[in-house]
Amino acid sequence: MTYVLKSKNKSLELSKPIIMGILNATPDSFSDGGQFNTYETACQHADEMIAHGAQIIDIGGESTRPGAPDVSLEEELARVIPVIEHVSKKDVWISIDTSKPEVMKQAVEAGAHLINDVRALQEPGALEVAASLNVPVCLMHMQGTPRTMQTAPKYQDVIEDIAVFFEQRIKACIDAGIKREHIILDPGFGFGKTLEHNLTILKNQKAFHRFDLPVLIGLSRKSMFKHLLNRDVEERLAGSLAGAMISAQKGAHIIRVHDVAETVDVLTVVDVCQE
Ligand code: 7PM
Repeated sequence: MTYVLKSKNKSLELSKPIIMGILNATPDSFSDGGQFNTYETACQHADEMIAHGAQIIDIGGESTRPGAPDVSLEEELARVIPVIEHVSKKDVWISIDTSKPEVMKQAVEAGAHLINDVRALQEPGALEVAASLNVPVCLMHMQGTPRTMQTAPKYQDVIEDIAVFFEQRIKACIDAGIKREHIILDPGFGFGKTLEHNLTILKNQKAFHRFDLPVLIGLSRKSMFKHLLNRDVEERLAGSLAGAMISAQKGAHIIRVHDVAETVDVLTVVDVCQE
């Protein structure tokens, strides 16, 4: 089954896994240390990821780091809109990583093709705005809120609990008028999950293929590699690449990463060895 995402007269074939490059337009990003927080550097970083083979650039202006301060609407717009305007001159998909309906609207008007919402369109007004914008949406699972999620994550069955959440959010989207072919699912590694939960999801991610929708996987530099490998954030490349390889072999459609060039190489090797 090959999925094709469509947005604004552009289409994206998901016959093999593609790369979403992470562009943090935040001054307090945990892994880039604020290095890419200026407009100029963000644009350069985007250009570099495009040159390395990213097919989607995921632009985010709100930090979801546990305990991070809330970002005002004005601040979030000021961070992301100029960068979207720059990237929209290139032949690449743009994803807007936000939970705020007004940011979704202005980002799509400025050129974004896809809405990536770690709150799965649960903020007031988000479903309605996403439906009216008529672009694909990524629904990510999170237990709790960014502030509290890592305190004591608990599941009856992590896979089945996430699947129930997906079922409810897919229904909410369809009821709001979002097209089924516009929905992408993401189990949300690290968002209210222990190391054990994350590893169960990594191993069993094919369970989410039951919905016949594309699956997005985001593992890059996450703290699961701190806990599993005892690595600081700048030492998590090998772990992240192994996670990307496993996800590709298990049929993930979109892989969200910081290290685009390295992950492209991994996916090329996986692709030539597919049976
Ligand atoms: C601090 C903690 C900073 C966590 C950044 C993060 C995902 C996402 C993020 C994901 C989708 C990160 C996360 N993670 N969107 N946004 N899936 N769809 O590590 O896994 O990038 S933010």
